[in-house]
Amino acid sequence: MTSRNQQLFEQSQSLIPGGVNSPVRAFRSVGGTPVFFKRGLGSRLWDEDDKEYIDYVGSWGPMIVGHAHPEVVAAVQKTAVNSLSFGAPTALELEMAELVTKLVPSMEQIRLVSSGTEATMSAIRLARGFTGRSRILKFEGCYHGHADALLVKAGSGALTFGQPSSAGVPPEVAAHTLTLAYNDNAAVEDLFRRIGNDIACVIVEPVAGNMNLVVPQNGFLQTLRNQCTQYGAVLIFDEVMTGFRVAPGGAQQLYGIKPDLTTLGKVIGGGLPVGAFGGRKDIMASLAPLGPVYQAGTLSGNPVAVAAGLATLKLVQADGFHAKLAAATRKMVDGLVEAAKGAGVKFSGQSVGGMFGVYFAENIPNSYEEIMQADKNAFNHFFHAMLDAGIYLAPSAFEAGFVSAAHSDEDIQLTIEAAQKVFRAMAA
Ligand code: KE4
Repeated sequence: MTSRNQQLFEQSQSLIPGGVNSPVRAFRSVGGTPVFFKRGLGSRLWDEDDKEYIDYVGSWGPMIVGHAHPEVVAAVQKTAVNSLSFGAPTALELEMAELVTKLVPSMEQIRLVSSGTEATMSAIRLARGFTGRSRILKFEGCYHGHADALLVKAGSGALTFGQPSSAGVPPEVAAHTLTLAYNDNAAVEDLFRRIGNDIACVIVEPVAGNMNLVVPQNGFLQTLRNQCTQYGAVLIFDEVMTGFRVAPGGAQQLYGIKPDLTTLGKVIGGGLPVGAFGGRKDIMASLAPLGPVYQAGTLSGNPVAVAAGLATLKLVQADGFHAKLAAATRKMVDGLVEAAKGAGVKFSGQSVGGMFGVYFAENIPNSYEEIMQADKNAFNHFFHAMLDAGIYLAPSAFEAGFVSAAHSDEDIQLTIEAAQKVFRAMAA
């Protein structure tokens, strides 16, 4: 019998490219038919065939307090009845600005937008306008949304022009983007020594989550801070994924590094479309209407979306929130590693706060190159076996996973037990 998921997927593909509104959802990396969800509550999801799952994607990060949290839903309902949007300033946006600049002190000023892509695109334009320079530096395996300047891969050599990683990005746009290997301090210092005065900004995921989870090593973030300070480049921490997840003040608090600008998304909207960028007041002063760098948005600071974000951020500030989230995440990953070891399957895993990475590799990868050496086919098999068991992991070997405050000990135990069965079957 054709499942409802399959029916919907077939029908969707005739009207929506690939049947999805964002590529990773199409399951192309893992194969098979994507799951169409119709309901979520806490740590659980239900698909259109009424199959229940424990959710480790959390809408790619926003659902940190769990699905349909009553306080978040109530805040949305309360705000929505007063109209969904004004296109004018509201007190809620001031409340969000006060809260975020308190939680992330490096953000002396903040501008709200409607997605992580808008946040990073705007931050880069701002850094270029503030410095009068055009070149930007990013790192292989890091994803910062789909703005043209960021859909670029490394040229043949670090100093050669960047090449588009997507059709439709003009080569002359990509040319200004340089790409180096994540965690390669020597390459960063060498590049700055040669062209540091031409670099407008460095943008980095302070904990990388878009090549799977890769953590900064050997003072990598401090190296970026030192080089940007020395050459007058703007250091941008893209905390769209790490913000409010790896610590109350994000990765910059966890690692004690102060960026010049920070971009946010996901958690800050609690599931509704909110992004943000902000940082040093002298840099933000270049933004319209104060300065020459233009940036705008019809729904920027949308009151209903901000209400969902505020309700979520209030819950995130509860005493012990991050310690509990980190402990649950670590317990789940340690359980998977133990289960794989027991079955003799080559597997490793790690977590930072509420985000985790699992790898079909002997050792934890510390770079894009090492990530690419992990066994993707084994992951895809694991993904589908866990999906059949009612455990929804990210549908790609190159994504981090997320635990929410709603995940119970029972959820974690059920996940580990399911993995034990899958690993034993894989080893047989
Ligand atoms: P959005 O434009 O998707 O809201 O944010 C882009 C973005 C920027 N920076 C970081 C560090 C991000 O992780 C993202 C988006 N993350 C992906 C997950 N790998 C979103 C999922 C998707 O593309 O559908």
